Amino acid sequence: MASRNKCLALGFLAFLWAELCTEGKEEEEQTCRLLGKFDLNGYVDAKNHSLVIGGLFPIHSRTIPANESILEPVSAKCEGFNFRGFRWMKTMIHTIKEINERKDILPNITLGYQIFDTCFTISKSVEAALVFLTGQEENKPNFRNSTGAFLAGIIGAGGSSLSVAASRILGLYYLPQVGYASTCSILSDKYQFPSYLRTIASDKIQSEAMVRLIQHFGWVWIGTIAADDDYGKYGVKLFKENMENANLCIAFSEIIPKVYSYEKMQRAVDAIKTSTARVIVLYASDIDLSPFALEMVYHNITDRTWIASEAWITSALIAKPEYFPYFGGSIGFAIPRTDIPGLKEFLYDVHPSKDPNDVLTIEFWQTAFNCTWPNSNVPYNSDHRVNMTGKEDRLHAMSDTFCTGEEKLEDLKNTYLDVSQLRITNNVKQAVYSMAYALDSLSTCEEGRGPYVPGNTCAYIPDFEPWQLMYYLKTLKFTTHDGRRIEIDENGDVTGYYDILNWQLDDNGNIAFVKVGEYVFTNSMFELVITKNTTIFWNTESSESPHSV
Ligand code: TCR
Repeated sequence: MASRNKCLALGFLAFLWAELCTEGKEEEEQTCRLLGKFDLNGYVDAKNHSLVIGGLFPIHSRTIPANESILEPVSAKCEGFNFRGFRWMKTMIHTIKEINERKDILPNITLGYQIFDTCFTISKSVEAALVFLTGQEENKPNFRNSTGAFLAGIIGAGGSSLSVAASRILGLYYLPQVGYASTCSILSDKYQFPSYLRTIASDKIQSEAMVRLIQHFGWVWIGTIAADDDYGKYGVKLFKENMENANLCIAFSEIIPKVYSYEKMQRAVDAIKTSTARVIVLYASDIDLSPFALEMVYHNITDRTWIASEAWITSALIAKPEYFPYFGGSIGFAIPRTDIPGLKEFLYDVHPSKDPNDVLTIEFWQTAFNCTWPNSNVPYNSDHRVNMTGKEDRLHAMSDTFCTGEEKLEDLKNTYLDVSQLRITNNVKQAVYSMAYALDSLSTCEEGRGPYVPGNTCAYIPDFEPWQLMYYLKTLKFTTHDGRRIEIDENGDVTGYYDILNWQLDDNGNIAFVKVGEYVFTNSMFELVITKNTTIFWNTESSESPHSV
């Protein structure tokens, strides 16, 4: 599968060069870049900037399966607009703007950006990594991206499997990559991923925390359900190892398929139905979890207590009131939330009329307000997913109502604008800051006192080598806007700390993420603290903690 994706990506790049980039002529080259930009759904602002930071975000949730009759490899189109990913991307842009306005970091340098949509797939991430390296125009790395500016490094990708794939390529050239959401433990292995760092803790910590939680409540038999990717599988692997060490038992281990498969889904459903284990660990990203959640509703599976991994515990995709009978009482781990000054205003400042070529904003608007933007051919909310009946779901190809442009963002209740749960969003901000602080240290180097041997030399912006920036990133320490310390260790990791949240229903019938405890690092060890006198909602007949013994 992976190698097929890679072939497609390479094929696609070849296609771009051959079809769109006619050699020589200035004007045509310009068109080539623009077409390249839109075909890849890239977001660029590199005007007058000598230094650019790359970004990879899941702005769509999946690629549309290729039509069988197509023989030539083409880059897949994407669907399923992801408001959360769009917010992460906007946060990267907001942070770059903030850094550019600051006088104390990189005072004489304006950073630009080039961002690609991964569509939450490995193939798109690999495609983007290759574009970053080759700059689309040459078949060897030159660290100048397609905008002609110098590429400092990359923020992303979101999911672990995507970061792993991108990192295997970027790592060959030691191009710095700072992840904001990929938590898979293998990414700590610097032998395999020499240029990967992250502003989120490895799942090694969360998998331990889950076992501590299970011990706290005295449960013994636990089922596990994992997404079919590096996040789910490695997360559960570490969890099982910790369970074994604690002499606790695994009742079943099943997978949620990435592409809908009746048989595979049924296996998981049957395992849950037939097992006596009432507590189930669910390690998956929210996008992967959605179809599984529907299955739980369809089969009316209630009376289970789900231990949530951080990727879905606060997700608006899953935390819907209609899922409460099935997932209410879920208990799990979340990165502590924070506020980001100025972000709300920046997020509100989005309107399709500002740039008719900004296809993502048009799609955002159409999807958010359920309308079609006049004179645009941006597809509206299409869904080619095979649904539970095994048929392709082609509903809602186009909305009949036109958007007027007068639609009000304030009226929306949508994850994009919800700034009450900034967790991964803050990691995006810190990832951009990591890059900026490293660049700042590089730029303030004094010749003769520099880090590179021989001669204690320095490197200079923009003409430095990627490994020279890696030097600064590897030992980076800084304090964030909300007063937290970020210290990147020798594995490129940061320390984890989690809030323990429990799903309860609030007075308005919405799901509230109630903090019931913490998993924190104090006195050189982790401690699980369940707040005294706190009320935990249990989704059991007795409303008491479930028996899973
Ligand atoms: N690590 C997951 C991806 C992920 C995520 C999230 C996606 C995490 N947290 C929150 C969406 C929202 C944690 C991975 O694949 O490594």
